[in-house]
Amino acid sequence: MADQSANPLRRTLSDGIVPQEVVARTEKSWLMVMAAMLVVMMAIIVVTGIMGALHPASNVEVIDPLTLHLQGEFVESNLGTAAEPDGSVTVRIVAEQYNFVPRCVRVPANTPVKFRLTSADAVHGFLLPNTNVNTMVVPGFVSEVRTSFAAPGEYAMPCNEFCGLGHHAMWAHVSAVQQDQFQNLTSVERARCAAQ
Ligand SMILES: [Cu+2]
Repeated sequence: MADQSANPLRRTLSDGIVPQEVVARTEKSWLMVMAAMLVVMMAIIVVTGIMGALHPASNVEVIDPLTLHLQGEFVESNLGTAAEPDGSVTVRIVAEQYNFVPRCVRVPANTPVKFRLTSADAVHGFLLPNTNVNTMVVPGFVSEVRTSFAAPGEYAMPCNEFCGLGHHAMWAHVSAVQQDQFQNLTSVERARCAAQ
């Protein structure tokens, strides 16, 4: 209050009123806090964007889309449902304009199912209504989704990412059957479902 006595024009503040300098100082420090938060958040976005290289979040696994049909996991003979030693199944599907290969897959109900997908051309989508399965299928990457079907049934599998003029016709099916029924199927029957 020393400068108040030095400046006769300044009134003495009544109790409870904060002096202007204090308000300005507080506002300035909160401004700094806000600016720091902004810088930190921008840094997080930039760092995760660059370090993660904007990969699909589900599974950062790269693959050459040009040689899918020639070598590796996604050659045609390896597509469809494969039983694993631990009792689970792995389903491998290639999405391409404007089709899923294979168009229909059979899986056993009440069994862990791992879908592994990749695209041969554009970005496609893989969605199974009423399940947790919903992923983008990006060329150059393998998308992986795990789920389990509680009951036997037919699940439509539409491409839910606009991929070109034939996008609306890009449908496939997952047919979940009882476990014992699945065991009795041949590998060809697992790959070819009735629903097309
Ligand atoms: Cu598509």
